[in-house]
Amino acid sequence: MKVLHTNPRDDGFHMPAEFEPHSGCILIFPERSDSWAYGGYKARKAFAEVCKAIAKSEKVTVCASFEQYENARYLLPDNIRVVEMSSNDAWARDYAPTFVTNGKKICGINWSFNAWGGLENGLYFPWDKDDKMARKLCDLFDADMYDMSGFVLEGGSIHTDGEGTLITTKACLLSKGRNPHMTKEEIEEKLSECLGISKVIWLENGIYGDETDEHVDNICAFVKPAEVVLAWTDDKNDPQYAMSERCLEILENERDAKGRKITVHKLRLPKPVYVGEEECGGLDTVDFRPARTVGERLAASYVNFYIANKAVVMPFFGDEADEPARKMLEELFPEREIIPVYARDILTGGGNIHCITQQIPVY
Ligand code: KQY
Repeated sequence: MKVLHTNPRDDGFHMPAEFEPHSGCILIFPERSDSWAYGGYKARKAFAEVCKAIAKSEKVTVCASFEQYENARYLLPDNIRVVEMSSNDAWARDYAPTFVTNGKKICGINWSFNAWGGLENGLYFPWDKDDKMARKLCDLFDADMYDMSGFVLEGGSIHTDGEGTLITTKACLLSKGRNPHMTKEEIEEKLSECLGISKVIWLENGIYGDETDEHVDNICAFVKPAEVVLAWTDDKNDPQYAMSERCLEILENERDAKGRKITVHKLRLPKPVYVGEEECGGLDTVDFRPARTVGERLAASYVNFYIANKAVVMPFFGDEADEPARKMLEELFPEREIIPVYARDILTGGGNIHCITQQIPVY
């Protein structure tokens, strides 16, 4: 594996869209006891369901610690590869490499990871093992690695259409805990250099209460070029209403990199999901404080799905909005099987199915 200090765009690389073909997918087995209730017992089962759903149409690699290696091997079928690798937690979207291609090969980008805000408002300390994963994964997948370690970015904070457009949120990318020394224009230029994009669509916000500073992957996702789903509520008393409405206004008034108007599909949210007493009781403390409080609202959204080669793996919450959300995704992805996974035990960790996956494109 070579470490590259040039920039991907100038070398002819770009980031494909998630709906383009993949050669595989990476996940990390959960065990952190202040993220996952009861040391991750239920979370591991939910992660295993996600892995199995993806493995129906792509090669899945799961990174597990020495302590969890046996559990992972036991819970996951033989066609899923398990490798031992250290991490601080289990969010492959945010610290596995972002892969780019030039049509002949893939390379990985190693961003700087600081646990969603570093010492400003990060969610845990230290994050050193997470931050080293991209490099190890490039090595494992035989991909040269672009060193972008001077720039803080998580994979969940960006979505691309593979045709020059990127969507993100100001709440995250312009936050003090990411790259406060850079202007919005400098951040755009960095994204362009790294991902080969020429247009950034800046949404203001994401999902209410999303502890990542409102990653885009919970509020809005491309389903094809110039077509997105947007997390939506019709409840005007919900703080999410104004946030989603503003996103809609921005998307309706934007054009993508190719000058096309963007079609927006409203994907209605489940009723608010709150942390229960049992879940809270199973969590260890962070820095002498409770990791979560009973009644805290979680950032539940159907937009946090993963687009696999022949399937879309989506979260279910046991809500009456589950089936309508499935139906909408069935209509939007007629070529793919929609596979729901009951995801409450992932959501209580602070993210969802998209956040725990990272696709490896084919070149
Ligand atoms: O949503 C994500 N991409 C990560 C969520 C991290 C939450 C940590 N508790």
